[in-house]
Amino acid sequence: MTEITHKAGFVNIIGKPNVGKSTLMNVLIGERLSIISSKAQTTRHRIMGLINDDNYQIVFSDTPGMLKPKYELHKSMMSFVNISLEDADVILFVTDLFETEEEIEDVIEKINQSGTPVLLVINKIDLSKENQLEEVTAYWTQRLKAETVIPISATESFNTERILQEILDRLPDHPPFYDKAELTDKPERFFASEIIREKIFNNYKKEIPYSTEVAIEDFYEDEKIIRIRAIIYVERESQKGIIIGEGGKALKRVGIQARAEMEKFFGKKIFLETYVKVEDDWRKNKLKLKKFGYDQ
Ligand code: GDP
Ligand code: MG
Ligand code: K
Repeated sequence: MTEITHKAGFVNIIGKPNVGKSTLMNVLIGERLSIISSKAQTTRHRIMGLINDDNYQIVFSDTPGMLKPKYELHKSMMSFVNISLEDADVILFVTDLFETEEEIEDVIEKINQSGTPVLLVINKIDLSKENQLEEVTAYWTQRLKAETVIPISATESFNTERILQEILDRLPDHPPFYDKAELTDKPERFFASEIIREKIFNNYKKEIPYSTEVAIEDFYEDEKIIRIRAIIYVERESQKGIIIGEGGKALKRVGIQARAEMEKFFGKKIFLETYVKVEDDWRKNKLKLKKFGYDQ
């Protein structure tokens, strides 16, 4: 029996507006079998896109907190970054030749303390003047604890393949997190479940989000409305109680927030039903199933 190794993991992209994150994502994801919603590229969502290959799956997320206007930036950023650091295997810190760490010192400090491998990407080197890249590299390496520095030009696709290689070198052996076939066939379901997951992350303490899985059981789209039935799986009865909350208030709040976000995302009215089910060892079983599917 041959054991096929498969790598999978989460790469969180952190960076100020206009450094070229979206351009870079398009280059990285562009010619590969993957999904990325054009709507997702507006950076309203944590998930930016996926790269799927026979032997790996990379899930890219961004940190929307870093894209807020200045006054809001500070108060909201740290919680996003905290979540972001918790579930990242690799952090892609994107900067360019021109921006500084101003206003994001806290974030940099947090990243430095996280222990998560950081790849420092310096973009727009096509515009580099004499010595400028060296100076910018020195500036950032003094501030950010990065494992490696990757100077690139996203618009020229220069050195972007190296980013992929550096990520793969650090990605753990793991079965795919998202069903590869389903992603290409039904990306809407994927985004619907990600939106619900995001709201669960925002509304419950950290052990709860990690013990839940969201499955989209029904997704019916007609001209004016999308009807979605989602099951939130938890591992224990006590977690079910927490998810639902007193008088159903907590779950209701998640539903309201998820629906609002879905309406923006899909550009349609959403009718959303959410149910909570206890399934022992749900996570393990799910991974087993996926592994099995992959090995076939
Ligand atoms: P984001 O806000 O970080 O997602 O940045 P965008 O990807 O939207 O890029 C912001 C601007 O920088 C756009 O006008 C891009 O065309 C430009 N840009 C991105 N990458 C490069 C690059 O490698 N070189 C140059 N010269 N411009 C770039
Ligand atoms: Mg962008
Ligand atoms: K995005």
